[in-house]
Amino acid sequence: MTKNIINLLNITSTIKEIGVKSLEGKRISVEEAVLLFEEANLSFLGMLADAICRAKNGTRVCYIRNSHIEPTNICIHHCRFCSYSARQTGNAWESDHDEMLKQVSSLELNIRELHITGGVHPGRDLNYYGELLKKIKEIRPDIHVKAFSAIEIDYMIKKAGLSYIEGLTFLKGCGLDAIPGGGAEIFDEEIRKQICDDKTSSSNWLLIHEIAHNIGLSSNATMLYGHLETYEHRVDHMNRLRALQDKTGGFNAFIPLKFKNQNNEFSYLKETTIIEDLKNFAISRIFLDNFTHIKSYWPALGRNIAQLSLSFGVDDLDGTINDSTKIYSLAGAEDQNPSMNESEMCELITQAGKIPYERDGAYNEIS
Ligand code: V47
Ligand code: SF4
Repeated sequence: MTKNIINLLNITSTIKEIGVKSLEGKRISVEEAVLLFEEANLSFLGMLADAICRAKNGTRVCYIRNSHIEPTNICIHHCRFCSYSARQTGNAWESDHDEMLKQVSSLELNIRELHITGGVHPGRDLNYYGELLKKIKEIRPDIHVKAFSAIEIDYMIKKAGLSYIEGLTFLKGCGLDAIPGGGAEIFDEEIRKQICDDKTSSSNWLLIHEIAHNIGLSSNATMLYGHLETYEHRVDHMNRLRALQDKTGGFNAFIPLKFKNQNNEFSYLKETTIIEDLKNFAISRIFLDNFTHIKSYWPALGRNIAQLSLSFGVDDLDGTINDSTKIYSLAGAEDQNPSMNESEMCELITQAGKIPYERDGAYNEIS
């Protein structure tokens, strides 16, 4: 049926062949993915991505009740796309354990996941964050703690003079459940040099996630797109993730992050169009055949693009948030105080023709 519809579309035979191949469950190559970016039209990509997503997840889209903690915006790094760090805002702040634990104590009991990430503070270390994890778990043993990007982890483990496996095992022992996908940016070494020169390398990012997976911590993967990178760089990025997922199976979700251009050194760059955003979601779904979940992070995208993305391969909508993150509002996101209640999330999903369900941090359905 879907293959017959493909025949009606005005596309070249090569693009049609790539489409048929992916619908048959066969893996597409790097070159084929680049060709999709360059030549395939949006409706064709949407149809393909939606069909592939339905084969994996049916018509269901998950959402989560979650909250963020951002411990500080003081950061040793100097990422040119960042609107959040104290260097950029001119306004440094840091929360201590008590302030962060107060936030945890005030969370409603149905909040399932805590996402902790922020600047790489030169005065904080592995023990500081290990203690924080332990205290959080004393207050809320049930909550899934997804904390510290590979960039933060790289810094605290090296500072402690430990190997990655020792440091990650320590953090797991303190209560860490999973690692968020931040800090991946774009793996291509030349582009990485131009956008976030002093950050840990792509190979270290991948190694930290690999070791995390090997010791039983799951993680996510992001890709920051829409700045200096080309289509080849995006596909190369996804290809490195696909290879690691083949090895470990430890990634829960892939999260494309649209570059937002306010209040940072790249403000002269235009943001990507909605067409580009949707193409990017669709090709992620088609290329990453070993990822179950493609996530839309609505505080970054805005509600409208997030809703549209549900027809372009996305099955995971993050999250209720409750106005607990500033990373994207400072970069110019339309929701300056991002928060969605459960009925708003369900309505957004239902209006897109999908069936909402609530999940926990480990992707178990909440009945
Ligand atoms: O690594 C920073 C990005 C990331 C900008 O794992 C920007 O569930 C766009 O990783 N424009 C941190 N993006 C956030 C992150 C994340 C978010 C939601 C869910 C998960 C998850 C992870 O934010 C950074 C960087 O790639 N970022 N500045 C900007 N101006
Ligand atoms: Fe620091 Fe993260 Fe901003 Fe880079 S993106 S400067 S690591 S806070």
